[in-house]
Amino acid sequence: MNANEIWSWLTQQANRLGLECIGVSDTHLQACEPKLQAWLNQGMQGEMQYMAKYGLDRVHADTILPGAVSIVSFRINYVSKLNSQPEENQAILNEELQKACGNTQPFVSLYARGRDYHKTIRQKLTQLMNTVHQRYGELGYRITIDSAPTPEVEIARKAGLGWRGKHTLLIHPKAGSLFFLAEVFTNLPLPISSPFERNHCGNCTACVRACPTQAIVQEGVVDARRCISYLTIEHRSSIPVEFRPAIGLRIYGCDDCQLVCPWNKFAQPALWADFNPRAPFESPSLTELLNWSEAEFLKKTEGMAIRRIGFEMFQRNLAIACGNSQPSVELIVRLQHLKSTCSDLVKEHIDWALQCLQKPKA
Ligand code: B12
Ligand code: SF4
Ligand code: SF4
Repeated sequence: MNANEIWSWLTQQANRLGLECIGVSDTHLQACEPKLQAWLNQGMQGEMQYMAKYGLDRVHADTILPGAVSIVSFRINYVSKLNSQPEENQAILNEELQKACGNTQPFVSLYARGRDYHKTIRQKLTQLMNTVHQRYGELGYRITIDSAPTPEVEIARKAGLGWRGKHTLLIHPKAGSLFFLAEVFTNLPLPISSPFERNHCGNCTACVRACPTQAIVQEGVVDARRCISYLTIEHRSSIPVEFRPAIGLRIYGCDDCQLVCPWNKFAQPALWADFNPRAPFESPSLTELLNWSEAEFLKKTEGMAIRRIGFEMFQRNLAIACGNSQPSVELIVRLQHLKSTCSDLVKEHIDWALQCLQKPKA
C-alpha cells in the first residue's frame, strides 16, 4: 500500500462526502500533559468523571488504537444558515447573541438544534473508511468524535486545521470556530501535515470579556465548573445559585464566546441537511417547552443531542430560564402547578425561579 496514494484517494472521497477540511497529525501528544494535569489537579472538570477517569491516558493514542501512527482530523461545520458573505454572517451572529442575552426566549446552542452530530458524523466517517477499505483492503482504524478520551483540539491544531483561541476552541482564519472536530486514528503511516503554529487572536480578548460566568479563567483555560455549557449539559445535580442569574435563558449549551469572536464572520455553512434546525429549537417559546410532558420531550428530541440530558435536567434548566425571564402571572401559575409533578431537584430550581419572579423590582 502506498500511503501517499491512499491519502490522495481519501481526501478526494472525504470532499465528496462534504468533509471539507482534513489534515494528519502524528500521535505524539505528550506536550499536552502538563496543562491537562494542571487542569485536572484544580478539579476544573467538575462532575465530568470521564475526564478524571482517563486522566493522562487522553494523550496516548494507543488508548484509542494500539499501534496507531497517524490521526486524520476532520472539520465539520454545523450552522446551516451561514453563507460566504462575512457581513451577512455577522448580522446572523449578532442576532443570535441578542437572543442568547435576552430575557424572552430560551436559547439552545447553535450546534444542538439539528440531528445529534455524533450519529451523523460517525455515519459519514464509516462510509468514508468503507470506501478506503474496499479499495485498499484491511487497515486498522478507529473513528472518534467528541466523546473519546483524546485531546481533539490539539490534534486538529497539529493537523493544521487552525489555532487555539483564548476560549480554547479551534479557529481557522477562513472558517471561524463554529464546527465540530472528528478523527480517524489509523496504523497507516499517512503523510503528516504542517501544524498550525500562528495564533491570530492578537490583542483581542472579546471572548474572555463576553463570558457571562467568567469561565475563561486565563487565556486558553476554561474552568468547566463555571461554564454554562457544562452547567446546563454535563452537571447533573443542583446548579450553584451563584451562576443562575448569569445563565439567563440559555437552556442547553452556550455560544457567547464564539458569537463575539471576530473570526466567526468567516464561519462556513453546514453542508449536511442533518444539521438544519428542528422546530421548535431555532426559536423556542418558554411556555411551550414548559408544557411538555416527558413523553413529548422524548418525542420532540428524538435523534437530537439535547435528548441526552433527559427530562429532569431539561426541566431544571427551564426553571432557571423562567427565573431569569419577564415575570407574568401565567408563568408563575404554570411553575406552581409543575411543582406537584416534578422531582425534588427541579422543585428546588422552581422555588428559586418563583422567588426571582415574585421579587419586587427595584
Ligand atoms: C470536556 C469538554 C468540554 C468541557 C470543557 C471545555 C474546555 N475548554 O476544556 C465543557 C463542557 C465546558 C465544554 C464546552 C464546550 N464545548 Co467541548 N469538549 C470537551 C472535550 C470532550 C474535551 C476537552 C478537554 O480535553 N478539556 C480539558 C482541557 C484541559 O483541555 P484544553 O482546554 O483543550 O487544553 C489542552 C491543551 O490545549 C493545552 N492547553 C491548555 N491551555 C492552553 C492554552 C494555549 C494557548 C494552548 C496553545 C494550549 C493550551 O493543554 C490541555 C491538555 O490537553 C472536547 C472533545 C475532545 N475529546 O477533545 C469537546 C470540544 C472541545 N467541545 C466542543 C464544543 C463545540 C464545545 C462548546 C462550544 C459547546 C457549546 N456550544 O455549548 C462549548 C465551548 C466552551 C469553551 N469555551 O470551551 C468542540 C470544539 C470544536 C472547536 N471548534 O474547537 C470539541 C472539540 C468537541 C468536538 N468534537 O467537536 N466542552
Ligand atoms: S461557552 Fe459560554 S460560559 Fe462557556 S466559556 Fe464560552 S461564553 Fe463562557
Ligand atoms: S474572541 Fe478574540 S481572543 Fe477570543 S478566540 Fe476570538 S479572536 Fe481570540
